[in-house]
Amino acid sequence: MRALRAAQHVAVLTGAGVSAESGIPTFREAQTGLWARFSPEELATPEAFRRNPRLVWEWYAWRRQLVAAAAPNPGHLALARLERLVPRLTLITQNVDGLHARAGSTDLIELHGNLARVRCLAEGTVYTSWAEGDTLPPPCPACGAPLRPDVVWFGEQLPQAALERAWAAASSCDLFLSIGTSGLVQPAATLPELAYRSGASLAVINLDVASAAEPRLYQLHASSGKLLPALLRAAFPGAA
Ligand code: BV8
Repeated sequence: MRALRAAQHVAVLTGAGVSAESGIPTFREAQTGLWARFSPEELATPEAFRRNPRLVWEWYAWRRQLVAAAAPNPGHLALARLERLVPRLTLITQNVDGLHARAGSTDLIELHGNLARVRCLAEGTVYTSWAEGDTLPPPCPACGAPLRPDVVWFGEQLPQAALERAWAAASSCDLFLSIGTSGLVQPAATLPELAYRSGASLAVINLDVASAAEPRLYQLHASSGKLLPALLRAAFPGAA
């Protein structure tokens, strides 16, 4: 709590665990229904899209529906409130569900894109709305090439500007919170260690956090949707 109250610049990295309490399955949980026989790593790749564009398009359409039916949970809302309670908070997310923006976070870096957007496979033009007929993936309205989700697939480069902003925040913050991520996916997973090596205090909030006691390293074994509001109440008792 003291580190949170004293922090001048908090940087946060979130993963799928933060959206779990909004009903969005995490990446490592077994997929359900039609998708049970696939692992996300098999579907979230350019090769999968080349091999079976309709299947990959329909997987994202299914996830878009899940997200549309979901709402930001108390963890998302607490992070949006925290941004207004500390001098500066940079929220870096691996999630593509847009729930941090819907919760009100503004200094937000979406490292892996956002499934509410699609882009033309040929020209790269990004669309936030598109017509969907029998042909899936739908054709680009401008050139007719297939549209694809505007997310970063495995084997694809992260958006350079977003990555540089994330590295800058991690290396200059005085407190880094890593929340609801298994820390398996690179290069996002390097951010907490970069912050820690740069002298920041590091708090890892996860349901199955490994125990490791080091100075400046806090391991908080809890669900984000319950812990984050409690952290804010304890650190900023006067804040409404
Ligand atoms: C790239 C968008 C380079 C799509 C995603 C080293 C360096 C560079 C690359 C690599 C490298 N090693 C390996 C690679 C390749 C690869 C990679 O990291 N593979 C992994 C699997 C080993 N990386 C890449 O390909 C990246 N590209 O580096 O390009 C390059 C170089 C040259 C030429 C070309 C390219 C691109 C990675 C981005 C992939 N896209 N998403 C989509 O979503 O469909 S990543 C995907 O995984 C999601 O974004 C997800 O967020 C992310 C990470 O998963 P987590 O968020 O951590 O979710 P997970 O389910 O794993 O864990 C949830 C955690 O929450 C658990 O720990 C659980 O305990 C916890 N939890 C659950 N409930 C709660 C909770 N905690 C708290 N409260 C709760 N209630």
